[in-house]
Amino acid sequence: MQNLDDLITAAESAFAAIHDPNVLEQEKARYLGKSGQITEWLKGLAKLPPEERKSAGAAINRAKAAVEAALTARREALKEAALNMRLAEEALDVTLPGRGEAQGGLHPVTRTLERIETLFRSIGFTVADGPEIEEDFFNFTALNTPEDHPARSMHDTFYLLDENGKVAENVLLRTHTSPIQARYMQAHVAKYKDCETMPEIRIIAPGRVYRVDSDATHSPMFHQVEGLWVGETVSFADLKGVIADFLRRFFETDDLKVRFRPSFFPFTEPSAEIDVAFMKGALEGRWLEIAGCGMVHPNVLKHAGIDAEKYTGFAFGFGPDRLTMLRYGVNDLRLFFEGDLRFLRQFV
Ligand code: 2NM
Repeated sequence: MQNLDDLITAAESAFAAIHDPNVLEQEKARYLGKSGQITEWLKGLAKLPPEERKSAGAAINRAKAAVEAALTARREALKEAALNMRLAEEALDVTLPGRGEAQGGLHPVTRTLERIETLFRSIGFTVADGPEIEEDFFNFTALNTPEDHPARSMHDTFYLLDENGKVAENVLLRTHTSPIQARYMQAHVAKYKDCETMPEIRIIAPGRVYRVDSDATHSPMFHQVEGLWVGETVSFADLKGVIADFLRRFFETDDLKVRFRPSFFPFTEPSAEIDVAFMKGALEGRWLEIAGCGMVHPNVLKHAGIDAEKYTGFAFGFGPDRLTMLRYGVNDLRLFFEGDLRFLRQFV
């Protein structure tokens, strides 16, 4: 039965060389099909003498079983290989933690700005807006800032380059939000020019401003909220009341001292710095400079076309970045602008 052993060996090595299941099934027919080699052997039994048939038949059946076993083993091996390939291709680590849903939140300075806007809206102020790339006229001239004022120098203000790489004339990054008010006053006058009386102006102007300055307490970009109230009877007493009331509501405490200290700004006369002192907590008893203010300079009203004999106004300017530092106890201004989520997440 040497030939049957050869047949088994040949079938085994033929199956082993096949990697495609369809080809394997075709190869099966060569041994076990209607005219396959095993089938031919069985047909040959009839020609043998009767006494040899039994043992020969048993040997052929053993060979058939061996070929079938080799076929089944190869089928399983190919199936497993195909599965392993799919698993590798569709690699999916079900033990990884889920992505979850990210929790968004407002930037702490945005929260302060919204809080300031809400408080001023509640006493009849409107929120005004304007461009961050501003004209020299609205940023300086309309605000009574002389041509030779140091704030206008290249050293303190960001200017822009034109298409030829030269410093563009008449435009800059606004250094304060006052130009919003200068524009608003001008537009307000134009709007009511044919009316007998001009309604009061009550606005706040929040936004980004830019100065050439950078250290732990100064960022080249920072925020301001300025306010303006223009009318026929607006006085410094109104200014003090509005500011003191705002600060107590903002810091949610009546245990707050507010002090107006004489100062100078080109766009107001008289002018004052506003200091606060908390009567409780970590900063107890320390005077902190928190804003500037004053009565709008007659030249500023005149530049807007407002009759400075008939109307007066007060204006003020806060630094919401500093207000945020005080409210949340943050000691480095730069943390607000670095975008470090470990810092920002604390405010969500
Ligand atoms: C300040 C301090 C004092 C101010 C003046 C004006 C305007 F446009 F009405 F003239 N807006 N804001 C002003 C006055 C701003 O910030 C420290």
